[in-house]
Parts: sequence; structure tokens; C-alpha cells
Amino acid sequence: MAEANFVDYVKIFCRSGKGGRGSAHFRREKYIPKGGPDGGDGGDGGSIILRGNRNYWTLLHLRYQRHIFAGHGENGSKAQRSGKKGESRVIEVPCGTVAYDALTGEYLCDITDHGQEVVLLKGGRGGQGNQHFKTATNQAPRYAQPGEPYEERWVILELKLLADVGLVGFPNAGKSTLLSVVSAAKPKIANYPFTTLEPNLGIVSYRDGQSFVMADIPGIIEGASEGKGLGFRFLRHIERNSLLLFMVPADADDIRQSYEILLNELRQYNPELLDKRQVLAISKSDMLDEVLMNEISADLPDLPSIFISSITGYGISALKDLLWRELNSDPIIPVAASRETLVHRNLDVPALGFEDDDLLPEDESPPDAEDEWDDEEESFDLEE
Ligand SMILES: Nc1nc2c(ncn2[C@@H]2O[C@H](COP(=O)(O)OP(=O)(O)OP(=O)(O)O)[C@@H](O)[C@H]2O)c(=O)[nH]1
Ligand SMILES: [Mg+2]
Repeated sequence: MAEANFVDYVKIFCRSGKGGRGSAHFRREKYIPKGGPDGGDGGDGGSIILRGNRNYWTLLHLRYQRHIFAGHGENGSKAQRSGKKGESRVIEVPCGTVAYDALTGEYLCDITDHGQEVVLLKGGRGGQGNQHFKTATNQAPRYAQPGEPYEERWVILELKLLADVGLVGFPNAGKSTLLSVVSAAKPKIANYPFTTLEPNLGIVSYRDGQSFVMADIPGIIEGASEGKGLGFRFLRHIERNSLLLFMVPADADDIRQSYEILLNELRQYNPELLDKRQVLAISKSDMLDEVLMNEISADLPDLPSIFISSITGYGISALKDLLWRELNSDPIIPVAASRETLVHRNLDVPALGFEDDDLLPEDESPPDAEDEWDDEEESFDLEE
């Protein structure tokens, strides 16, 4: 995942298709003088549908596709012919995409699974033709239903990565290096803070073809809650991880205190983050000897902890074992359920800083906005 291509917000304009009009036609043929009503139904308008697709990792593919229109239903016509349905438009999104109303910030829906579909905007129903309105007392209804109108809306799609393990640490703690060692991901690694500017995901293969997903997010610093460093911009990507892997480098002045600072920043962002399972990895342990390790071990915070080195490989396979065990340990909240019960707060739209582009550009005005009236369809048999 190239860093510049990580897009986790898009704003798009969607419109469903309107329903086709029912026809009010009467059958008129040479030797059938009173053929009766034979107007067909209008076709349903197409819907706008969101579908989860595990082959997408970002919303990049939607960045330049700002306006999405479904097709209108065609009008019904004579001889009971129904109008064609309008074409629905399916928007493929990565699993973990949440949709909000762009004007109010109101939460609309959440896509978590591959193949999951949610109708974002429903197409208008087609109107019934006059053939349906024939009754004992009215054999010649001159009435047919109009189609239902379309719906339209500005929508913001937000991606919250669905990873099992989220890495939490100060800049330069070795998060990206670990991800590069345990997965095929190739994040940028360098010996300065804020190398990682956008999240990276990697799939960690475990025994017997099993695997879990690890997310490397930009480093957090003290005061992130006040907007320092990269702030909280990326913290929502760990909101859905079922386990947080804290990383504190072995050369930190005070490992316990570093952990507390990280924990506190998470708490400021969303206290529910602290309900997740946690593991502490002391990274860069190749800089320690046994004496130092024992010394550090004696004063570690109370959570499953492990010494690792991504450079020498020390503790890496034990770390994978530990993570796997924790991920599958008698779950307080099973992974899948925790995704489902995630409470979505409404979005603070102005804070996202989208340009004010709520006007549709000229060339993309809606297709077929006028309801065209077809004369032939409207002809009545006046001998009736
Ligand atoms: N000695 C040693 N150095 C390491 C180890 N892991 C990472 N490093 C070095 O630490 C530096 C920072 O590593 P990164 O993986 O970029 O750190 P990061 O946590 O992703 O940093 P940000 O992206 O800035 O938040 C690099 O120079 C790495 O080579 C390790 O196990 N041992
Ligand atoms: Mg990094």
C-alpha cells in the first residue's frame, strides 16, 4: 500500500433512479372494439448499493468518481408491456467502511463483511398501469400511477481499518519494522520520528494456514489529544482492532511510564479503547543483555509482555504465539461481535475540511430529469 494512495475519506453525491410511469393505455384493434385497459407498469428505478469487497484496502478508487447516478425506470406501455428497470449502481468499498450523511454527519450504515450489501438510496418504485385499476364499476380506468421519485444525497464514506492487532507506540519505536518482519508489507522504515504518515496493513501468517491482520499506524506522542504530532487523525483505525500491541523500545528511559503515557492518550481519544486486550512488546531488545532484561522485567506494568527484536528475530515467533493466544483467548467480546456492537458516533463534518462543493457541476447534471410524456401512450379509446 503506497503511502500517498491511502485514502480514508471520500465525499460523493449519489442519486437513485426514479420509477417509470404506469401506462393508461386502452387496447384498440380492428375487430376488438372495447379492448379494455392494457397499460403496463413502469419499471423500478435503480438503487445505489454499497458492497463490501475484501480486495479493496482504501477508498482511493472513489476519489475521482464523485457523482454516482443509478438509472431511471422506463415507463410502462401498451399491451401490458412493463417498462425496463433502471440499472442499480454498486459501489465497492473495503470492509470497514462507514457511511454518513455529508450535510448532517448522521450515521447511515456500516460495511464490515466481504459481499455484504446495503442499499444506500432506494430507487423509486415503478407506477402501476391502468390494467390494475379495472373494477366492476369502472371497466375503463383512465388512470395509471406515476413512478416514485428518486432519492439523492451527499454521502461521506469513512474507512476504519479492520485489523485484529493494532500497533500503538511513540514514533521510532520500531512498529513499521515489526510489521515488515512478520508480514509481506513493505512500509517505510527510518531512524527518525514520523516516518509513517499513513496506516499500513499486513497479513501475518500463523500456523496451519491461519492468519491475522496487523495495522501499523503513525506514532503517537504525549499531547496527541491536544493535536500534537499527527494527533488523533489515525487513531480511529485502531478502534476496531480487537487487540492493541503497545511497543516501547528497550532504550526508553522508563518503560512503565511510556506505556502509561500512551494509555492516557488513548483514553483521551476514546475511553472504550482501554477495554481492548493489550500486549506490551519491548522492542529493540538486541540492545539489552540478560542482566538488563531481568532488571526491566522486574518493573513492568501488569499486562502480557515480551521482549522482541525485529533485527535479530529474537522473540518474534513467541510474540506471534502470544498474539494468537490473546486473540483467541476466552473472548470477553468475540472479535466479530465487537465489530458489530461498535457504536458509531455521528461525524463532525466541518472538521474534515472538505471543500464546499455541494453544487453539481454543469456537465454532470442528472440524466433525464424531465418526465417526458409520450402521446401515444396516453391515447384513450373514445368509443368506450
Ligand atoms: N536495534 C534495533 N533497531 C530497530 C529495531 N526495530 C527497528 N529498529 C530501528 O528503529 C528505527 C525506527 O524504526 P521504524 O520501524 O521506522 O519505527 P516506527 O515505530 O515505525 O516509527 P514511526 O513510523 O516514525 O512512528 C529504524 O532505524 C529501525 O531500523 C530492533 O529490533 N532493533
Ligand atoms: Mg513507522
